[in-house]
Amino acid sequence: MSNTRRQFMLGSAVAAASVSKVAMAALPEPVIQTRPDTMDPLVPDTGRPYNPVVTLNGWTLPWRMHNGVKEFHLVAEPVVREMTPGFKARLWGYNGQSPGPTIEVVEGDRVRIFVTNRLPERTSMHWHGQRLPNGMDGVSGLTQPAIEPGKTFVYEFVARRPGTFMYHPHADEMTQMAMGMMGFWVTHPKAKHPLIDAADRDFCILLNAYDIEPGAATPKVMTMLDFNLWTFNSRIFPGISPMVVRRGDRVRIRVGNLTMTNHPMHIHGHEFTVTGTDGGPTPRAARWPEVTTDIAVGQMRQLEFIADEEGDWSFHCHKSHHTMNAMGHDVPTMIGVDHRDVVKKITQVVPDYMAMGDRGMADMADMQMPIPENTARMMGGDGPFGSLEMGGMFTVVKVRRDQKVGDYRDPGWYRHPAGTQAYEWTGALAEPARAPMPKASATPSPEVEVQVRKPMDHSGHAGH
Ligand SMILES: [Cu+2]
Repeated sequence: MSNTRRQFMLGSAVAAASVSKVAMAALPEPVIQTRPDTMDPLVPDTGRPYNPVVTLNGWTLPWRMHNGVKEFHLVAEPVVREMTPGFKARLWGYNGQSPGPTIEVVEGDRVRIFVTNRLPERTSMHWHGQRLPNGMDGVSGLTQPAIEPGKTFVYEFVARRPGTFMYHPHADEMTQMAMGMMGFWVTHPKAKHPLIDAADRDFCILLNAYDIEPGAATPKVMTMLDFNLWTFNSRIFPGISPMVVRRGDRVRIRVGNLTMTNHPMHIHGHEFTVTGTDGGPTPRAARWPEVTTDIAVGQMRQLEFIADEEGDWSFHCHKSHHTMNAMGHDVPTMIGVDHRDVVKKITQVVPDYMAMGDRGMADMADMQMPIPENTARMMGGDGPFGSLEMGGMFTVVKVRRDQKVGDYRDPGWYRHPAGTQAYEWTGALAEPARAPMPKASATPSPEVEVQVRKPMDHSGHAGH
């Protein structure tokens, strides 16, 4: 996989050499990536060494050393992002993809980033969380004029503190971030740091959200809360790569939130500690173990754990509507309703009503109902034992004892040792203890119960 990137780099070098030394000194050729796979870590071959990160379904931007300065070239442009096989979105991003490539440097590095605008409107680049000269902060109108279409601006500063950062425009933010313009930035410590442990696997996940009607491809940029696609690095499950680790690895997951709501990120089978925030590494006395941590809008968190339990462990946002894919919002709740008597009445208020959902929504996962072209299944992921009934912000940490050091290839589904998996009980059943049931006359009839309302609120807010 990194071969692909080397070919890109090689191609760039050849292209640059064929122009002139002056041109080469001026601007690095942009590196473009459009494959949606998780790329291997970019092992640095210039500058100081470090253990590189892996961006799920993303990649790290190569740089050019120029008189001791790390030079990068970001190109803001319209892109097509495959969110999951069968569903492509028209977004805005950087260098062929949304989110843009991860920028990875070392504390103390002097960094020069060329930002070229190939969008139909002006933009800028804000380096979220960095210490830098005020004029490099990228707030158009405040610290610089906006970058007009066709223009290139240069940002230059020293990466002063180690940690997890993001980049995004500070110009028409509502539109440009709703369209997917954002990326990750990691600054590694220059020497052994008392508060930063060496991680064996270091993953980057940027949380983003989109509102794309089933059958459409372009996000609705005016949406404030009712997003219908909750994504890791602009991908939705089952299109999100697993985080593959070797048993015993110290695993770091860096999460940044550029959506419009908070996300309680949750892991199964392990406890993690938050070892770093937007402000840098967390003092050790301030860390505690937990299995869910809330990540507010604009925040970054570093979660760390020792992967000492083998298996396929879920890692997901715990807002249940955030582990689903796009659907219509006007689906009435039908649990407990006997459709045979009421379908006719419902059809009078919901003309395109289909008889489903009377036993819950899981039927949706298996449903063969025709969906518009270029639409992801609402709960679309399949596992070794059937549908996971999940989409959106969901992936799996695959912990394997025989995974090779540095090997990120998917080992397939976990094979549970005999006697360690839940199984069906077919013996005799005793009467279970239960709370007293209300009298039958107190139970409302289906006619009273049926109401058309909007229960599919993806915003995580009660009422708006
Ligand atoms: Cu969420």
